[in-house]
Amino acid sequence: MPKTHSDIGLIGLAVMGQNLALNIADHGFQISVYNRTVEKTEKFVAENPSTPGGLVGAKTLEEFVQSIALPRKIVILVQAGKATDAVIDGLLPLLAPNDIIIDGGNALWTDTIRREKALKEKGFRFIGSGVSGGEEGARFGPSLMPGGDKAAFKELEPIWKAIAAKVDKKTGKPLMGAKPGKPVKGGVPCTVYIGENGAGHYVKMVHNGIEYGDMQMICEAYSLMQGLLGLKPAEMGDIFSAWNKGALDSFLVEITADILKQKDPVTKKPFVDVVLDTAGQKGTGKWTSVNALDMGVPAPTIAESVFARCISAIKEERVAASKVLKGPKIAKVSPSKKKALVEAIHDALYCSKICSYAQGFQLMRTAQGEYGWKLNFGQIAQIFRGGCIIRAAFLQKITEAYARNPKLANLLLDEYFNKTIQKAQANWRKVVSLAVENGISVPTFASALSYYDAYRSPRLPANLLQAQRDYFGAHTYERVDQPRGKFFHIDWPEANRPQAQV
Ligand code: NBP
Repeated sequence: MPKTHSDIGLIGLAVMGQNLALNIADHGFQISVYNRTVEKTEKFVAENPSTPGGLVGAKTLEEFVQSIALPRKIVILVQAGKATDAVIDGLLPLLAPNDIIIDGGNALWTDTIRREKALKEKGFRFIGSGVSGGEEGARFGPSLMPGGDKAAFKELEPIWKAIAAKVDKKTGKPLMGAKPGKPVKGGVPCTVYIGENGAGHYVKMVHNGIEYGDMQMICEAYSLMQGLLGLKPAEMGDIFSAWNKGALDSFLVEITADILKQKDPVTKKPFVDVVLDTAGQKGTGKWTSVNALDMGVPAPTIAESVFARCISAIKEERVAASKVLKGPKIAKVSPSKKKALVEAIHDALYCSKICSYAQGFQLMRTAQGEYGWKLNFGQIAQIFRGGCIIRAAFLQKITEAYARNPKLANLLLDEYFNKTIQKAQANWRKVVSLAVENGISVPTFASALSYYDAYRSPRLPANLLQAQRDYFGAHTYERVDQPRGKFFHIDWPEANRPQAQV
């Protein structure tokens, strides 16, 4: 027997909206759904007549709003930006005070801050919730990163906890095996209140930046195995499968193994060989890198992964340049050294990954000061363990690192990560050197290593740089023999100065 009013409503029935609505209904919540194009709503409801909670299709926004129990909880899953604003504007005249709007799209966190403030002034409550895990995650358990009105989240929490991915309490491993109508039982839900206003969307953005890094690093490992060892995709698929049983156990390594073993249905060639080498992007990696630059936080590995997509996109230019610009001839590594080199590439990937995550967590650490949030990094690593694209055994190590020291200045300083890099760095350096010697581009492996070396340097060549700034721009400098914060300037001899450019 349907309830007179639904527990929750959802607007936007594209991939994410449909799957999240079914996930909510699977957990026994009655959900009203609305889409701009009515036919999509009708088709969706007709195709899913008997979910445990029940779907209620609405043809108009008015009908939709009236069908939801007060105070209303309304999830929006439409394109980030103008479409989200348009949907909110359409909803406002129909809502009652205290109703809760939940934006589950990939909104820019500053838009979420703006929306939360504007809605609060009008008497409504707003939650910006990161939703990670793509289509599959939305359907069977995403990682959910809610930020905004804390009291409002308390009201949403039972639904968010029910639909989130679950991980094993002891091992932190994702609990898989959900089927339509039969969600997994038990486990720790991958959702937690992140912080005020835009904190949830900010953390989701950094998650995506880290995801860009992970994907590019895996591609560099593939490129090295192909270039230096001449391995075939299926052979590399087996290597990734083996890696997925160890420290690199993760969703992205798992799917990489599957992809490398996949044949093209048309030509029967390895599938990766028929895919054009140009990668697209939707912007969250770029946002992460721009924000790192804005805040002055070093996140070079994440930024390099965005630039790697940019350079991949100029395919025609690269093909033309390849005919003009020469590099070294690749010296194939002898088969007897194959095992050792594969192991070295594994280590390079793992060490680079540690640096990339260290950068992502540094970003969140700085952002909390910038925006007045109080982030719990251990909990954030915990909710990344299941449901989302970067889910990995490795995240358990980050959770443990923050449990050991919640105020950890940088993940690299944690004893586990420190020891791991100590053990693996010779291999990491060997791989980056081999890549450079052989002219194979490894932007994230190399930038991560450079980050590691810079972060552990008590003295960098910035002394010379600051002297240059003082020379041409009187920008002043601090001295090694004086306290920090005292600035000096040398009156550079006029004769030494270059002539001013006109
Ligand atoms: P889209 O981002 O493609 O959104 C399109 C949906 O929004 C359509 O159903 C469209 O209706 C509806 N819509 C409504 Br209702 N009002 C609209 C308006 N005023 N302007 C434009 N569209 C409007 O859907 P998606 O790929 O499911 O993603 C939803 C959100 O989730 C996005 O913010 C996305 O960034 C985020 N996200 C996506 C993924 C993923 O893997 N796809 C993962 C994580 C987060 P129509 O049928 O009338 O066009």
